[in-house]
Amino acid sequence: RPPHAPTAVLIGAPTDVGAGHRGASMGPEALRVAGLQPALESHGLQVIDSGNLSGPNNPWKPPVDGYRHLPEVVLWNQAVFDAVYGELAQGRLPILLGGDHCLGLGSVSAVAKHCRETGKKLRVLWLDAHADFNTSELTPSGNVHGMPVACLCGLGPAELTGLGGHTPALRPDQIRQIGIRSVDEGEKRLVHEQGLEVFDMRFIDEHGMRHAMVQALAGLDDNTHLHVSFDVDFLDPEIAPGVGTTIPGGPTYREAQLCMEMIADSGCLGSLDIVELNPALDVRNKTAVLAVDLVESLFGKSTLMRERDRR
Ligand code: B3U
Ligand code: MN
Ligand code: MN
Repeated sequence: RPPHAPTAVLIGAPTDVGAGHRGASMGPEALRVAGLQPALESHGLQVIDSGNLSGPNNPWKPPVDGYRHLPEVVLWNQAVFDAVYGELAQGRLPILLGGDHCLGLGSVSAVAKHCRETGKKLRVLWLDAHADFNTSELTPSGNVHGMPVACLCGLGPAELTGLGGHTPALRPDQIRQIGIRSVDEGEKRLVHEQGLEVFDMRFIDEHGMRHAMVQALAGLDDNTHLHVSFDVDFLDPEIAPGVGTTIPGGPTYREAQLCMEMIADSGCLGSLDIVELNPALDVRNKTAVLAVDLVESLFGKSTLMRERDRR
């Protein structure tokens, strides 16, 4: 085991209250069945599975004032916030098993609070097909899983933007989005207005995943906490069908592996979300198995060469 490798803690948040399809609530168990814990342990990591958080059921109602299930979304995010913050305070590396991506709000708010208190710099990598930058006025669906990045930047209802006691939780310049290929019209304007740095599929096609990641990881130092929010719909649906909103034209297996390997090489990974996996839409759990494989790379599944020999 690397000398200072922190203990990782799996935190299950089995809910789909923020999504437009039912089923992401089964994500945590599918990742366990796919062998997430032994896979991480095989790379020398110590892993604790803290089980699942609890929260309200999905009432499956239409949106109210631009938000679907806002009270339920708030309760789940408070539970996630408390769990992630508590693990960080104990020096552990939290791995949130979603659940839909509205939970990224609780998770990243906790990381942001931890970083403010410990004087660490924070960089958030948002791996996703979507920008998740909608507001209640802009959203075409009312689903809060399309809004967490906007909420983290202070645009959203106070119950969500103030989760960590500091609004906004993040500045746009702390975020890098990778793999984006589906952004709603109004959302696009807001992304530009707020100056988010987006490495969309056009950029990756033209310049390659390597160049995108070099830029997304530029400026990290020993005092930087890197949070990865991995929406499984980041991946091309050909290899990852088990998500609610498949968008064609995503990263291939090799591109996704390189992305994860380059994050691992940074040595800065401090916390992770694995969200939007939907076993109800999967084929023999293969998307979960793929997600586990990629997360292994994220934690330094060893390739033949070491980074310092590669240069
Ligand atoms: N942008 C759309 C679709 C969407 C966002 N995130 C997911 N889907 N997974 C929306 O509803 O906000
Ligand atoms: Mn997302
Ligand atoms: Mn997405």
